[in-house]
Amino acid sequence: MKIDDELLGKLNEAKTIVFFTGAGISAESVIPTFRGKDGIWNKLKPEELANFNAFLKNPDMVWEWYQHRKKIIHESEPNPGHIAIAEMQNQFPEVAVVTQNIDNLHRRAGSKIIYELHGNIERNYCIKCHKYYNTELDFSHGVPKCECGGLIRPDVVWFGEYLPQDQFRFSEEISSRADIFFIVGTSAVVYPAASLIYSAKARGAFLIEVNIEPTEASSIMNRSFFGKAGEILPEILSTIIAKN
Ligand code: BJW
Ligand code: ZN
Repeated sequence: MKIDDELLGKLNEAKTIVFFTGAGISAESVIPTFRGKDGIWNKLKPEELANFNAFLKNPDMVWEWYQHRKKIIHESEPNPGHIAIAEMQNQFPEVAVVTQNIDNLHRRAGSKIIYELHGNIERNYCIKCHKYYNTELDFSHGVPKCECGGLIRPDVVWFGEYLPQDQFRFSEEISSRADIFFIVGTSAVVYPAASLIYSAKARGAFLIEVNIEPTEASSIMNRSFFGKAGEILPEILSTIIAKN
């Protein structure tokens, strides 16, 4: 990995840094991604599982997927990529994480400003009365139900559903002010989340991608670093610290 002088200059001057992250940042914490060779669960595409109609049709199957993922998440730890992002808070005046992930690993790594675009696996709500259930659910009698009789679902964003308005608005606001906008471990194919990349670019942010392979958005990047986030991000952090 080579950090050139122009990039070093941008990093030196930057005040507001945004990290836009996806499933790839957590891949080294052994949490499977959605797409790609390891990204398929029971041969179903994310569009077929992360979907309200799929939940109504087969809530057991969808809950099985979330319980399985919740177990993996609970057994996982933040990796050097999450930790490097959290440590960037000591290097720049303003650092925010805009994440598509539901796994809490940025929070556990110590990042303070985090906007969650696709919800959080630790929260659940009733599809009928919207009551929240944020403690451990009881699956002993099948899919858990609310006291009103409605099915309880995870508080995550499925295809065709609106993103939490406040989280998206805060993300847009900080992305529009970002001096540097990092795009880490996302295939950048899911909207409106991926639109933040283009609006940050339009507002003048310097775009830096970190991914193991090129993505939909690679062509508009100012810099692309191809490799594991858990290796590249600590290297970028060390270079910044060495120059300060
Ligand atoms: C590494 C690495 C390492 C691996 N280091 N890198 C046609 C055109 C445009 C839009 C649409 C369309 N048709 C439909 C839409 C809208 C739709 C959409 O975008 N669909 C596209 C797929 C076509 N979007 C929506 O429906 C959204 N809502 C919406 O639009 O509302 C408006 C509306 C309302 C009502 C009616 C109509 C419209 C909602 C999207 C919700 C997405 N939900 C999920 C599930 C969340 C909960 C959960 O986790 O279970 O979000 S799906 C899944 O995809 C999840 C992710 O957050 C999201 C993005 O995936 P991500 O994070 O990028 O992961 P991967 O697996 O794709 O990529 C991993 C990357 O990491 C890869 O690039 C690897 O190379 C890399 N990597 N190891 C660095 N070690
Ligand atoms: Zn209810």
